[in-house]
Amino acid sequence: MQPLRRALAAALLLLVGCGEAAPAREREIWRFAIEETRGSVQDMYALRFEREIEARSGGAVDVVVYPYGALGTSDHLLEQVHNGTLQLAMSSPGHLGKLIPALQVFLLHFVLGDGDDAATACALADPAVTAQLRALYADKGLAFCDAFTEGQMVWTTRKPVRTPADLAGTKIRVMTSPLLITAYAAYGAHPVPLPYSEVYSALQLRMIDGQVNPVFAIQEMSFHEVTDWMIFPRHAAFVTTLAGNPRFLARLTPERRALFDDVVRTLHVEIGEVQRRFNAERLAQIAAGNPAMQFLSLSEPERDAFRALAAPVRDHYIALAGAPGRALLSGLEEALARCRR
Ligand code: 6CS
Repeated sequence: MQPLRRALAAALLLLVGCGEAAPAREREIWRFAIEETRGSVQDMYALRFEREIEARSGGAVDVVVYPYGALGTSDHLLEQVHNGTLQLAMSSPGHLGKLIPALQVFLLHFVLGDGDDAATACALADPAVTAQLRALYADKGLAFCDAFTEGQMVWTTRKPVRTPADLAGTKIRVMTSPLLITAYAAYGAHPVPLPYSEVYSALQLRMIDGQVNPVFAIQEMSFHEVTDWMIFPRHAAFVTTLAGNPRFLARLTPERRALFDDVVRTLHVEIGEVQRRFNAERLAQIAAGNPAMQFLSLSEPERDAFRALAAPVRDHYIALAGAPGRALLSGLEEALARCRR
C-alpha cells in the first residue's frame, strides 16, 4: 500500500478496535455555579478552577461552570448545592446570611478590616476563623471550602453622599440577608432587598435610588449607567464563600480531595490579585467611558459620622445570630488583631 493509504487503514483499525475493546472512560462531572456573570471575579475563579482540576486530573474530571442566571438566583444555587444537584457554588453572606445568621458578621460596617484590605484578607484565611465557618456550614448541611473578598463596597447613587443625612430617605438596594436592613436603616436610608438580577431594572425604573457593590460588579452589571455618583465610604468589603455539597466532598478519593484542596489554596491567593486588578481596571473604564459620572471618596471625619451610627448594629447582629454570632465576631476580631501585629 502507498504510505498514505497504509496510515489511513491503520488509523481506521485503531478506531474500530478502540470502539470494541476499550470501554469509554467515564468522566466525573463537577457542576459549579457562580453568583456573577461572565467576566466577573467569580467567573475568573471558576474558570481557573476548571482549568486546573481538568488538567491535573488528566481529564478524568469535567468541571462545568454555570454563570449567574443559568440556574437562578443565589438562593436557588444554594438549594441546589444543598440537595446535591450542584457540587459547588459561590455563596455570599449577603444572601446566605438568611440561612446562617452568624455569617452576617461580614455585613457589619466598619468591622472587618475597616477599610484595610490586607488585614481583611488575612483574617478570612485565619485557621481559627475558617474552623468556625466549617462548623457553621456543616450545621446546615453544607461544606465551607473558602472565603475571600472581591473588593470594597461602593455606593452608586443619584446624588452626592457625604453624611448620613444625605442618605436619609434614599431607597438603596441591598442583598437579601436581614442584617442589611438594619445596617442601612441606621443611616436613615430605606433599604430594599432584591436579587442581583433585578437591580439594573429597579434603578432604571426609579424604584430604587442607589445600590451597593464592588466596582467590577457595578461595571459588569452596568449599574453606573443608571446612577450618577460613585461614593467610596470604605465601610465594608464584599465577602464571598465557596460552598460545597458535603456528600460530594466526602466521596472524593484521597487523591482527588488533595487536588481539590490544593487548587482551592492556590486560587485563594490568586483571586486577591484578580479582584484588585479587575476593580482598578473597571474603575478606569467607567471614568473613561462616562465623563458625567462623579466620584466621591469619604474623608476620615465623614467616615466617622457613619461609623458612629453603625456601632449599635453590632448588638442587633448578636441578637440575630446568638452565641455562634458572638463567637464568630470575637474570632474575627482576634484574627484581625493577629493580622495587624
Ligand atoms: O449584589 C449581589 O447580590 C451580588 N454582588 C456580587 C458582587 N456578587 C454576587 C452577589 O450576589
